[in-house]
Amino acid sequence: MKIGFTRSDFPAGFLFGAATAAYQIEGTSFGNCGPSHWDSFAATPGNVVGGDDGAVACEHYLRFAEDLDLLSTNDFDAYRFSVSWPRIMPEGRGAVNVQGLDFYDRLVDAMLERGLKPYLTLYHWDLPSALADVGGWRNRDVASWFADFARVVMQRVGDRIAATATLNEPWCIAWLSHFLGIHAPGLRDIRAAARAMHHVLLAHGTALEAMRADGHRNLGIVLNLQYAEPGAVGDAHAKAALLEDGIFNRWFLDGLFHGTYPDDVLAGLEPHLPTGWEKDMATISRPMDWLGINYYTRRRVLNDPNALWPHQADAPPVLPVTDMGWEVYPDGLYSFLIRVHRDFSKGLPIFVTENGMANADVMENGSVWDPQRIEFLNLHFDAVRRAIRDGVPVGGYFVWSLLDNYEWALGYSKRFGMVYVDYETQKRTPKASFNALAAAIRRSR
Ligand code: IFM
Repeated sequence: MKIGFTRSDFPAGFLFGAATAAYQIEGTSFGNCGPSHWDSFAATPGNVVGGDDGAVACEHYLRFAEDLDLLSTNDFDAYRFSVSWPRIMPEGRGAVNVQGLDFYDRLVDAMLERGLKPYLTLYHWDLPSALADVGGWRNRDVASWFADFARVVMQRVGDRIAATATLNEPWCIAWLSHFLGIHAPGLRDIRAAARAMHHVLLAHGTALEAMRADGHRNLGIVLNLQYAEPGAVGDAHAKAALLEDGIFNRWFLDGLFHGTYPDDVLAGLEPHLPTGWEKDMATISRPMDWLGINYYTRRRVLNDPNALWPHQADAPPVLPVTDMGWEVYPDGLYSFLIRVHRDFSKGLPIFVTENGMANADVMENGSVWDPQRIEFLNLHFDAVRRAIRDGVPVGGYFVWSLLDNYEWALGYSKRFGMVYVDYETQKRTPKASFNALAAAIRRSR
């Protein structure tokens, strides 16, 4: 099975990349990294499959050169990575771990030496434990702590970064982690969730202002957008899907681009928001230079009148699903690209900063045959091509993920990589999908 396009089917300068995140690959046991709330969350029985944590992960801290070689020798253009806050500031504030900053300095230089454009994400979920102890994302002060951290990182590597995102997936940082309780800190509390929903955006805006004041450019954010579809016929289910779109998508899009929060979500969250939240909306909606969209699937939502607000239940999938149980729905990506460009970002460059699938990959005779992933990539790249044809300025696409890695509450049980990782030996083996994509994007030599 082949990838059904080549580099020349995309506009000149379109970036083909791959993405990872610090906690998921680096290994926190190396380089004096401080503790994060993911370490303690993972150490608590029942939170993470197998009790897995990020102590060793893919040993990327030691093996980054080999990992970057995989990309550069196969003509990828860009690499999206995140920095670990506790690796750089073990206490979250104040003292800097020089080894941590040195590591990212080497990592960025290693990308540039290989002709890879560095796409930096400042926060991809590993909040320092010391900050979690004082309320983490529930504490308004997180905005200034994060801005200080952003300045420290950018002062060291900002001169060599192609583009910087403040946060990865604020919905996950806030809702998944403080309302649904699935990610660290594992809270199920509407007041905590409402505050986190506001403070993530305030932290984004505060850091953006601080970085701009320091002269940094090409600043944005990465949102995960999920298509919401009524799971059954009827007005109540249609309304439930609309509300899900509000919580997952519009809260962040409206906040960032319109400086408002959607009324349907405020109906549930406003009583729990901090007093005076409206005054923060100007900071939250400061202009950005680009937007990252992570897209994976859709949710089929039902109204559940017996449940408390937001009165939701799930309808079973009807489309083929990935190993996460997520429906494969490429039209959702097309639809978001069109909608976000038309209603929100209005001409700003958009990057697909994550898209990919978990698959039950097995190594057989030294290779991994994953035609499901090749098909998935074909369908989603096609959605991007259609959106570009229809006028959306999509500048690039980063596959999630370069490597199999730590899939948060699911530990190492799910494989999202285009490259297989044997966690016993740390051997990397490019899967069929990686080889197929590399063949498709090969530059003529
Ligand atoms: O592994 C995650 C990543 O950290 C953020 N976006 C979704 C991926 C798959 O769940």
